[in-house]
Order: sequence, then C-alpha cells, then structure tokens
Amino acid sequence: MTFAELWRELEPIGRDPQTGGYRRYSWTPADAACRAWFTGQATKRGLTVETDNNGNLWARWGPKTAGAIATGSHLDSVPDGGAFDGPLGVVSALAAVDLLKEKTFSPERPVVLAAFTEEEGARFGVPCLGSRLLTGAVDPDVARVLTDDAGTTLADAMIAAGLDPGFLGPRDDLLDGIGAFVELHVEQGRALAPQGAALGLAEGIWPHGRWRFDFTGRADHAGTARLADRRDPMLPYAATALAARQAAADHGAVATFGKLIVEPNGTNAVPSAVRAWLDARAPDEATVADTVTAIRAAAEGLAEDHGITLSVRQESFTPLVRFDQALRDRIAAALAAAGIEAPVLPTAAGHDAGILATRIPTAMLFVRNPTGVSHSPAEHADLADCEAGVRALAAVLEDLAG
Ligand code: HGY
Ligand code: MN
Ligand code: MN
Repeated sequence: MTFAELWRELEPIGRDPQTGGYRRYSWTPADAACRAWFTGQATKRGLTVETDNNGNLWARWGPKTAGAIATGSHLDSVPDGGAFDGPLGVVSALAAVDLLKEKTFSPERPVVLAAFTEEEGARFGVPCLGSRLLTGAVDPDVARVLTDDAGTTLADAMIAAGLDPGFLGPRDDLLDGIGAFVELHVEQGRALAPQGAALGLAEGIWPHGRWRFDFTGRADHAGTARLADRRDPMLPYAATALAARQAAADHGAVATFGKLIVEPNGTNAVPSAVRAWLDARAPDEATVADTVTAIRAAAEGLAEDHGITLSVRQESFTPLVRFDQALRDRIAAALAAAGIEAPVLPTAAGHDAGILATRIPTAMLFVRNPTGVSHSPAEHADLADCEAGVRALAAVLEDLAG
C-alpha cells in the first residue's frame, strides 16, 4: 500500500467532527480502534504483533534474534490534536516495510515496529508513560493509580481494555533485544521550511516538565458575597498565569498553563478551587528550575494576598536528551547515500525516543511541517514530504537492518 492509502484508512479514527481535532486517548474506544488498525496492517504484512505488559504494541519482521532495529512512535493524541503527531511515525513505518518488501529486501536483523501507549499523557497526566514504564522510569505502583479527569485509574482503564495492570513494569529483556530505535515524527516548530529541507535529524530534546498548582479558596455566591469577604482562587491563578509568561520571557524559557479545572465551575459561584497544570521547558535544566521557582514564588505570594492555600506538585520531568551521535551520523550517511540532506535540529517537544535514549541508541527523523503548528487540528505535513520521509526511513532501516 502507498503511504496515502494507509493514511486515508487511519485518518478518520478518533477525529472530532466539530473541531477536526483528534481525541485518541489511551484505553478508550478510539485508541482501541487505532490499535486494531495497526495490528491488522502489521499482520497483513506477515509481522507478528504483540502487546507488552505496559500496553505498548510491537510488530516484528524477521528473525527472533537480538539487535533488532525498532522504529515507530505513538497513536494517542492531545485533546483536539493534529493528525500527524505520532501516527505519522507509525504509518511511515508500515509504508517503509512495504517499500523494502517491494525491493525484496529481507532483514538480517529483526525490524520491529512500535506504537507506545500514552505518549501525550493526555488522559493520565504522565507523558511517554508506556516508554517510561518499559525503561523503569516510572514506578508501576504510581502508574496504576494515575487518574483521568473523571477519576478513572490507569489500572481500571487497562482492565476495561482487557489488560492486567498487575503486570506493569520494566522490561530489560525487551530493551536488551533492541539495537537501535529510530522515530520518525512530524516537525513541531518551523525550522525545515526556511531551509527548504523536507527532512531533519534531531540533535536532542530540551529538558521539560509538568507541575500541578492547586489554588484552594472558599465557594460563595457570585452576587451576594462582598468583594472584601471573598477567598477567590481564580484571582491568584489568573495572576500566576501572567507571571508564568513573564518568568519564561525573563529566563529564555517557555511556560504554559494549558489545562485548568475550576470547581465547581458555576457561572454564579465564586470557585472553591482552581486546579492548573504548568508545562515548562528550557534549553537546560537549571533554567527550567529557575523559571519554575520564579513562577511558584509568584503563586505563593499571590495566594497569600488573596487568603488562598496553594499546593504545587511536580507530575513529570524529562532531563535534557542528547541523541546518540554515532547513530545519527550513520543515519545521515545512509540518507546522503540516498541523495537526502537532513539538517540537524534541536527540539523542545518530548518523544518516546527521548525516554528510550536513556537505555538504547536512539535517533529521530523529522518531516517538514510548513507552518510549524502542532497540538492543533491545523497541524499538517505535505504528502510529498511524508513520502520523502517514508523513503528516508526505508533507506535507514535497510542500512541498519541489512
Ligand atoms: O509534550 C510534548 O512535547 C509531546 O508532544 N508529548
Ligand atoms: Mn505531541
Ligand atoms: Mn508525538
């Protein structure tokens, strides 16, 4: 099948008709449909598919020996995310296998296609949860009790999807069998277009993390509560959101409050609580820490001014990632031999490749995003560039697994 044919099959799954954005949250029916599609396509190609104890999908082509070359990405999305973030890497991997089969390439080392679960952390709050569990970066007991906004735990969601959360945990045996992991991903940001390049290689990933701010005040009547008597948590939150923007600008970082839960969320009620999630990122860990410290200090002062109690908790952190230089150089050489130039780019977006980089040589291939927009229904990559990505990935797999 061509990339376009594969893409057309997956594209409608989990897309919201109103917004055009995707709601492929892990362990939901949309996620199950994506998994079933991937499993069907891989099986059709003679690959053996299995779901590991953490819910990650693996499809193996070739001998059951060690030193596998793994490629893939994720199928889950942020709320109303775009079509390409994650699925581009999974669909391109299937299309690359087709290209290699057409030229009667048969791998001397296993080629394994992977789809990691809960990469966005959109439902349970911890990004790259599947790859973090696989590498031991997250404690299974902590993971089991992660809850979504409706209060459903990861354990219950997995049970409802037919898996046993009792088996969550690190898999050194799986990791020891992988020689390298190459993730193809849509570019997030706009560095390739100005250079006229269809493809790029990742240098590393900025350190980044997520913090939960709980502002607790006192519910009251929006009409009858005197201003002087109020303990309104919305006020210190609102000022903290502005302070976060200022702190990011002051430190050369980025900081975002993108998720907010107001309780009880009534138009005519002073809120009892405001729960806000901060995403902060910077080129180095000290700058992330300084930025978050400044935001937290502002929030504490504002909470005090308004008689509000505040708690702040770090929910995830990913240290600076530097991808394996030797692997990147080898990939660059394989691409050059195929007549493909790919500039090396830093990124502030997290990926499973960044988590796996702590345990195995990993690399990332970026496909040009003409606008740079991501985590939005407007996210886009041109078909010609996606096809160039498939050709590049096939050349890389042929070189590494040949
Ligand atoms: O948040 C990120 O950087 C990635 O999209 N999970
Ligand atoms: Mn993403
Ligand atoms: Mn992604």
